[in-house]
Amino acid sequence: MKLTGVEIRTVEVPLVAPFRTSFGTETVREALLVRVVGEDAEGWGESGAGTGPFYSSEYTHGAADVLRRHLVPALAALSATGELDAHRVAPALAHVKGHRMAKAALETAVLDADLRGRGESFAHALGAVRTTVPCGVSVGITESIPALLDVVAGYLADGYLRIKLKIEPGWDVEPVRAVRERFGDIPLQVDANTAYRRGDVRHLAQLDAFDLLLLEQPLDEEDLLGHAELARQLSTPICLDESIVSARAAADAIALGACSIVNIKPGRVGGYLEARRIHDVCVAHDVPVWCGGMLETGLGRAANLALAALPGFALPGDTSASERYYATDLTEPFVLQDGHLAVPTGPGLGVTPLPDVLDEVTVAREWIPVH
Ligand code: NPQ
Ligand code: MG
Repeated sequence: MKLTGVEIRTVEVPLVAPFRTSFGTETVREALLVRVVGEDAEGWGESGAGTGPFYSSEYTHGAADVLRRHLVPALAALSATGELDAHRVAPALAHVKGHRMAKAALETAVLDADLRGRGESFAHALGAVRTTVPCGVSVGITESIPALLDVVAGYLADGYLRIKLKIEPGWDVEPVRAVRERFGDIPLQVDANTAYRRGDVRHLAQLDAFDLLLLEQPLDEEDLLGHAELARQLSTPICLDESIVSARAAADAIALGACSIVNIKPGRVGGYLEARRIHDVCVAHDVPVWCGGMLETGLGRAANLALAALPGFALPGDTSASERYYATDLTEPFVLQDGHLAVPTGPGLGVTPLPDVLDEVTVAREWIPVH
């Protein structure tokens, strides 16, 4: 593929309700979209980065900056060799340390353009074995336990097959107990987004009473050893999210006993190709994986559904319907049917932004020509 240019676009999409986690409250999803334009096809990618560096070190303006200064020029050099395809993108960007969400957006856009040009879907290219995927939903921290029970009741009525509660110190054992008492034996898990310390082991062990599917990322991103020690002291399985930044990190975490389940988010790990390698490492170790989410618009959601259709995705993901987050999505909305979402089948992502919606939510746009 030969490139003619790359567009970097910032959008601000209102959320249907504020989403509160231990690292902050979001009311609008500020997201960075990348469109690569080739001679025969164009493709889209979405960066998982948020407004501020609070889930990870990346954030939208940082991602835009590294894209324009470093990543797009490196991609342009690759294009000039006439050798550009999606598998060559990560090696061509490897001299830039980190910035995995920015890299993921660019690689995804190239992969989308590649696949659209060939009429092949993301699902087929990644090795999907399912046409629909079972869906869970992530429930933010609410102002009270009655409010939480109302929100959870609504999602169960929608048909979600698994509930994930965001927790933090002061909002953990009691909300989990209340949800268990009210809704019984539903598939239930919790996510701490690194809000606890090694010394909280005895506190977290209280969660063992509630037969949770997993406890996600209780400790710091870099604290693999702490997670391994915690895993030995809890009966609740430990799942890692923030810590798993690559296939190597996944292999190391598994070898250390730091987790027995892995959350795969393509943005966090540098793209769908590395995400698939993590899937393969985990399958080889009999470690179940599931697909996380970062409040993606329909573009990122489409690609996540393709990934979640791989055979090792043994648990419902945070691959929720469009309406969980957005009254108006950037693409045709993904609608839950019997707790499942359909895996797109069209070329590439199988979806494109609706031009009117895209224009309405765009707050910045930059075209970088590639010669
Ligand atoms: C998680 N997602 O599993 C993340 C956290 C998260 C669905 O719980 C902007 C950028 C907003 C990144 C909100 C879910 C975000 C974000 C939540 C990540 O830990
Ligand atoms: Mg998480």
